[in-house]
Amino acid sequence: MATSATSTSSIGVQDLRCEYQDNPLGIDVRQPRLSWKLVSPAGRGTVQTAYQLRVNDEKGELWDSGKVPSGQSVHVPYAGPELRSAQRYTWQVRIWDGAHQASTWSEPAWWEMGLLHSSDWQAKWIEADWDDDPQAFKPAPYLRTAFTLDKPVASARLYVTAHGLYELSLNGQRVGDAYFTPGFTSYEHRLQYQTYDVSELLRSNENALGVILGDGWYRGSISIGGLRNFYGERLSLLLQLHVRYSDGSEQVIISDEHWRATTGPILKSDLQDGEIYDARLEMPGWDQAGFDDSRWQGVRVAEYGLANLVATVGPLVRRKERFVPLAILTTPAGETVVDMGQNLSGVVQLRVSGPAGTTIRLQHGEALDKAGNFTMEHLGLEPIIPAPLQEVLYTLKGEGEEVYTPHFTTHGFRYVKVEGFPGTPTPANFTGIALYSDMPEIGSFSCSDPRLNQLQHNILWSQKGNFLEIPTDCPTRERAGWTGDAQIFVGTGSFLMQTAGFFTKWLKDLAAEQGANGRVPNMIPSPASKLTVNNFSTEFLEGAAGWGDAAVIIPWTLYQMYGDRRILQEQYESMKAWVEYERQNAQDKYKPAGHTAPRYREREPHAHERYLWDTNFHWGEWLEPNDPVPALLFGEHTPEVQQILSAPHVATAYFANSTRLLAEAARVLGKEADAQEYSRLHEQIKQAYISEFVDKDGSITPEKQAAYVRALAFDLLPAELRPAAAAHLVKLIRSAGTHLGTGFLSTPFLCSVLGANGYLDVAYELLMQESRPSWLYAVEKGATTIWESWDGIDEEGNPHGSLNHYSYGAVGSWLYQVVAGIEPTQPGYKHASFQPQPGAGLTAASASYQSLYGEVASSWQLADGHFRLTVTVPANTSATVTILSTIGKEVTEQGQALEAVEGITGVRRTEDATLIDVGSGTYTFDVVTADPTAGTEK
Ligand code: RAM
Repeated sequence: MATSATSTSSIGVQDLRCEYQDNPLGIDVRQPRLSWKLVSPAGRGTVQTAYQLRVNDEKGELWDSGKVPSGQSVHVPYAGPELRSAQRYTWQVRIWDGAHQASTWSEPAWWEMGLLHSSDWQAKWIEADWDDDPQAFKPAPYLRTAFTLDKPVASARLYVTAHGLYELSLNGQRVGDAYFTPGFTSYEHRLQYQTYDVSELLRSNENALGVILGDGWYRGSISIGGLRNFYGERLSLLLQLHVRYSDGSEQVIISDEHWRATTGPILKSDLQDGEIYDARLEMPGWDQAGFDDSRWQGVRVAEYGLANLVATVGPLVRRKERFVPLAILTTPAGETVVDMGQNLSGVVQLRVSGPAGTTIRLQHGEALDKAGNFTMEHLGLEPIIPAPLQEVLYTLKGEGEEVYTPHFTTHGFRYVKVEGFPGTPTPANFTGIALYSDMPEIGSFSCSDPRLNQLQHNILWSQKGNFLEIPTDCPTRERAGWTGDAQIFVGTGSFLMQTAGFFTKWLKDLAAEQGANGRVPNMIPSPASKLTVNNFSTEFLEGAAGWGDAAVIIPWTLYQMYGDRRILQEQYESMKAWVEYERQNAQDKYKPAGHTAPRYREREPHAHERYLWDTNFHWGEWLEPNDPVPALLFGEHTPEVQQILSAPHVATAYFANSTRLLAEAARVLGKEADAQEYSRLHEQIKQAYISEFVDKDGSITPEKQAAYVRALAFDLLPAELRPAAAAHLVKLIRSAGTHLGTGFLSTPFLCSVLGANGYLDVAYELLMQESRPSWLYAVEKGATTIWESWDGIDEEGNPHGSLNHYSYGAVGSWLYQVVAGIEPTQPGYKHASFQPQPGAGLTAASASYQSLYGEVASSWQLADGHFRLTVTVPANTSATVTILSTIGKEVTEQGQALEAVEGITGVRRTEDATLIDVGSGTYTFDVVTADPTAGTEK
């Protein structure tokens, strides 16, 4: 090979990732993508000019890419021979730097394939051999089998899934550290299995496998109103253990008719309702060899097939932060209430001693009422959605200290009401454990104002509270994968955490549940087909604007954040189908009777109306301040309510926006014909929007903040009307006493639209506004998560609605992109923009983000008439640093003139800004501020 280098580069190659993961076990991606980071001791301007990959299987070298002249260091697809089930592949990479010097080979990393074909499965679906009442809550089945291994074991892999949830142990030890496995997917279409390396848990001779099954999403309560038995009525197990002996032979242990089944201490478990556990019914040794299971019952073999099995795509749920109670309160009503100090989704671990038969009752709520008493009332939407039970009952066995953590349930809570506790409870008796999908935290933000730091904390904790297998609206009332909420938050959430796997999985479910006409359900996975409210099937609510658009917005956002072109590729048909659904609805049946927009009623149909989406049910802007929520949801659809919901200006704007994004996606994927087609369509929708909703003076119907924000954010106005529209928006904000008036859909864009149109000061005033509706009102009221409505806790101190709903937390993106000033200008931060825009008296802000290339960071301080900005640009990327002239014009880097600085590749000075192009490295700029008093106390 002509690849050997004469001298070696000082650049190292590290952090090898396959499909975003560190050595993934059990994937089924046929061409896994490989990423690596360059580390350069020298510092600045590091680039890769070529790479070489080599992949080995157990027989030796399988694929050598040869030297590939390319700067690509993330998402390089494996392109060797076909990958085989259950095989481990080891890989290494080396790169050539800017001086065409080769690095040394990286340390080896690996990935291992799962079971790729149905024929790889020998296991049978099994379930306990008894019948039970599908309507009643039932004890959890315990299943076991014993087996003998008669030769020394080299390695072992266990493949497992279930209908319901499973908790698995081998020889008495828990297998893996994940919870709520096999995860939540659209089970009819896609059921994940997990792969575990259990080599270390096996013993010679006698072994035993034990499995507990929980109702989970499969047959437990899900979604609005706790729909049950949605996917089926019986819990089942599918398990296959491959044991490889040192002599090369193999033995396979499977779930089959020889297993035994019984029930034990878990008398009821339900994700929403909670768990009942009677420790007196424990069966010591039940999951170990030598246990006498002769009194257990048998199992049945069931025929569920294997067609829907898929390997695990997203991160699994793990136990994360632990909380020691802040206090144990006695409320005015005399209740004992544990305060965890943080609103979270998870469970309480109990540590208790007391007499056998004592039952402790725990109820989990998010708030105290204005009198300081425990309440859960606000967690429902009476009369339709009852508050979730969120109750745990534990009965002691009376043998010393007992430690109990619920198995198959999770609650949204900060406060825990405790009854029946033996003796006086102390904080040591209770540990709060957060449970969520285990995604790396990759983004951070902080600044000189502690209130904004608390807001940032609340945003992150609403993400943690709601990214549990699927992106949910809240961890209490509905726990549903509402598409609208997800698309609103995906940008912020994908900065804070590595969400690629999480959303890749969920988007596959979205596509699987999309109708043949492209309609996207409101919730994914969707219970809508069986959900009735007031005797109405909720199916008519499906395909709402701003909700179904998740099909387009989320893949596009992930592409921007992670440079993940494959997500675009895989979702493309789903994206396109959604836009076609919008197009159909817009053109088929325009001008429905009873429409309320006045101008609209008066006129004859015009050609542009075929581009107005003015049919179907919509949620409208959703939850603008003072909206009558229950009426919106279930009340009589009075003209007022109808007006809020029908919202053709919302639907048409989303139609335009998704069409534009689809055109851009088509361009990225090289689908030129589509790119042109959808660009044209976009222009037509935009013109229709202007004809219908925009006046010559730049005013928009309806005269609402949200309408202006959306039109500006989605670029729906003629350029010359933008300033006037922005001025209208500011007038509305001022006439509301400098308060926001937006709901779910346009709040994320409010500050950015203001800033981008010359009203940065107004954006900051809204951000810093303390009276409601505002972000800091919640902070002032002691919120630890983001609320569903602007008055989650009212002036009197009474809670309303869910207190853990991330949508309004989408302002996070603005904190990172504008306050700290980091933005990806090429997908995956291959090129970044640093353009901090200080305001509102902040004297410092910083943000950092772990991109696939490495850390992108920005940190600035204003002091003594100087603005100092430190930026970090990862190797193999570049950036543009923009210092606005409003900050200052005299810019140096560590005392040097910009032109003389190593790593700076270009400097441009305009009236408005100094623009500095840089290669990788860390730079510290000093700017003499335009305002000499900047950063000093005034
Ligand atoms: C609410 C959900 C969700 C929202 C829908 C329209 O009940 O909590 O946040 O997307 O309705």
